[in-house]
Amino acid sequence: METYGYRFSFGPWNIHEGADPFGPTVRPPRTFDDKLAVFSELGFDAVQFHDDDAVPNLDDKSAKQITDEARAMKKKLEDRSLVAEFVAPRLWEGPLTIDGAYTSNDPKQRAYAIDRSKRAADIGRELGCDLMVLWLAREGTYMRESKDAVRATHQLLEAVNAILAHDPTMRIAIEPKPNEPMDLAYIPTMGHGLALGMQSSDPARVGVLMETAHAILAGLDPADEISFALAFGKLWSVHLNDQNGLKYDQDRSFGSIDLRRAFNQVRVLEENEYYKSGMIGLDVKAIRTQPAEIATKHLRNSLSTFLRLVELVRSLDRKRMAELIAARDYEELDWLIVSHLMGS
Ligand code: GLO
Ligand code: MG
Repeated sequence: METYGYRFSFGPWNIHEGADPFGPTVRPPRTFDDKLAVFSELGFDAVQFHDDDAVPNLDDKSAKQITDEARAMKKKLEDRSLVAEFVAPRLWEGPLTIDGAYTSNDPKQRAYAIDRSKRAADIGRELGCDLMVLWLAREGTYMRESKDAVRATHQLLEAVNAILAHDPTMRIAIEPKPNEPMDLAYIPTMGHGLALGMQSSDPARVGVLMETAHAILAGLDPADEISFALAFGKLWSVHLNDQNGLKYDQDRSFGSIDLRRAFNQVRVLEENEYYKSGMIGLDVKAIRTQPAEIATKHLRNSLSTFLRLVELVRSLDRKRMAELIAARDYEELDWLIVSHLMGS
């Protein structure tokens, strides 16, 4: 498969059993090893890890057990010629993170969240990756008056600084999202993530991950969000997917809702040679109706769409585009792009 210099990743949670808030699972669980086989089958290069994807139930394990299990996971990856793209502390499922993690109103819970993040960094190091993704899932409120947003911002900064100090080789990519599970999140956009990073104790080690659906939920254009981070050399990962309007977070296959919006994400990644530094991460889920034995097609489709769009970006008539831009004939430019996407 020609991949034009790009490398691809997804997370084990992207092979999913189909539960939603209104109904139980509809597909049987697959073991981690079984999922790993799918990475190879579909031509992916890397695995995105939650800390407990690599070391299940890590809260109940000793430091030595955690290290040993993370090492065993690294070996498993090596056997399949895969690498770990990043590790992300899962700070939204446990009983100690109900009111948020770094911004919980309970100091014991905040301490737990920071400690867990340090252990996640240790796991990342054993897996051979130097990138931690922080999806700040429950850092926000259902009830605005329940937290102090200024204090919460400082708590987020303290958490970032604690992780940077714990592991001097780890970089952090903040994954902003405006809502869900919270009503209102504290770090909703690239701009918020980057501002937090710039205030940290080591700004050179804090960047962002842009997820398509999250940008759309914030009412923003994903290609512009990508570009904003790229302008400062801060786009360290992406979660490409798609999203049909301002609804629940859908994680639909990349390009399946709005092909032109997907095209523009690929265009800005291409124009800025993102493939030289970062991976194309997907964060996509099969829709609930998909039968179990064929529930990885969303991954195949997203990867294929990305590559087809790379071809379309590379075959754009750049000379003609420049002429139309110079003539301010943006209607003709519109037609050029639409025709190109329609294959003529
Ligand atoms: C949910 C997020 C989630 C994260 C993942 C990595 O909306 O996109 O899937 O990307 O947990 O931290
Ligand atoms: Mg994501």
